[in-house]
Amino acid sequence: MFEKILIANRGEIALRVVRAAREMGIATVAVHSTADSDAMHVRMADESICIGPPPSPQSYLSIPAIISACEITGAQAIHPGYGFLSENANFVQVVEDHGLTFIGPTAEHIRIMGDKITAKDTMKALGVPCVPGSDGGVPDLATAKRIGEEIGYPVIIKATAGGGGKGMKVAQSAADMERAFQTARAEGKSNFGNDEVYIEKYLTTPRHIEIQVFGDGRGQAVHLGERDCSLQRRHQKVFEEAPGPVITAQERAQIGKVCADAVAKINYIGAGTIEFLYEDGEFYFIEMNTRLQVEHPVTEAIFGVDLVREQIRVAEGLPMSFTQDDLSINGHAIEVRINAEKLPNFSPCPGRITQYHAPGGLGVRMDSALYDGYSIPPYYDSLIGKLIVHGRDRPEALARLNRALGELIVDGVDTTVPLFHALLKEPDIQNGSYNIHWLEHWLETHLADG
Ligand code: MV4
Repeated sequence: MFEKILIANRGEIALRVVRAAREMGIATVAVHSTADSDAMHVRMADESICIGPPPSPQSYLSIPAIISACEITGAQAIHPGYGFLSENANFVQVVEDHGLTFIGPTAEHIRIMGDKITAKDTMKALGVPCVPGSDGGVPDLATAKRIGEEIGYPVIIKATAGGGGKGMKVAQSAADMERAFQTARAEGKSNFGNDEVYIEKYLTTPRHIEIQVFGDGRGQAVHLGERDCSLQRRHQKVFEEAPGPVITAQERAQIGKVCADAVAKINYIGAGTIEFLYEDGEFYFIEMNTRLQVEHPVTEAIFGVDLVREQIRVAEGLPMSFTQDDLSINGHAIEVRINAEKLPNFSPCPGRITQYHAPGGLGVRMDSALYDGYSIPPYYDSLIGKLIVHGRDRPEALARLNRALGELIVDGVDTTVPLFHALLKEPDIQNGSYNIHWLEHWLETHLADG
């Protein structure tokens, strides 16, 4: 059993891990930069240690600083949260080389899924449905054009090392291929130091549906249904829900089994998310995330499980505390991401919180590291809270979200809360009629300068 774990993260996700660990009787170590000395995660953990100056590369991303913090405090394992070092295979290797446990997947699985071509090859071989496209990397423009003719335009060219929408270009026709191919390559090279690209049929109006999976590392795995995360702006999710408003129980069981069987077969350990585009009743694999995701609470709400607790259990070599047969969906959950950003341009808005009041009541969860008088530092991302609501059905969850947003007070900085009040009035949101382009289109037509 772990007696003490270190949390290599900050903000709401660091608190999230402290809470799970404390319920398990495990002590926690917070790490922080000098900009975060007064942060809530430092206050809430059992002990804390400063690991460097404000810029992340010298603190939250500094592998030597984090390993040293473990050695000084006697922490036996590291929970990486999301972002920062959570999908860094080299970090996992270093953690293990120091006799520590990484609470997450193996370096090998992180490496496989971090290279999008290898991820797709692996998933395809495991029977997961993929977007039609090139078989692996595309070496030159002539090959790209031949594949374009074969699968038909539009196509999308993606950098194998890509992420966050970088290194991704759509070619509408053969005439457009040269530009798209060269730009995707150049972006792959400059952003990730890797110019390898692959090609897929471009799906024009899909939804983003992701399946939560969980493995014990010894060939057992389950799925916990899907989340619909189609409402995004510039590849940042803003509103997520579970179950997906248009996914049937039969579709869920079918794609869920395919995903659980796939990760069981590779002895995957811990939490993972298999991302799909969903169009005309078909699922097409695009990527796998080998971490706990920001939006995991909507899954926790409808399944009534603590995913962080399970991550810690399997990292200790214990079995998961449930099997597939124990899992069933109860109601509907929605999460909205509250960012310290000024509308209409979503410009970061750090500063001092003069008043904070979290909403409460039945079916309301507020994951946030805010407190009265806290100063949001300018160095990190702008997520300051996640409001998660749970209802017996989707209409109840929407009404509860509206009610909870009305109770929330965040004074002193601008936030994305007004966006959610406006979105809740939209018939398409009320009906669940949206795809990956809906939000960007709505912002263009409803927010000045958006
Ligand atoms: C696609 C696609 C259409 N067709 N692949 C965006 C980021 C990366 N995770 C994959 N992405 C896309 N891949 C094919 N074959 C459209 C997108 C996409 C998108 C996907 C999910 C959520 C929002 C998106 C916004 C723009 C484009």
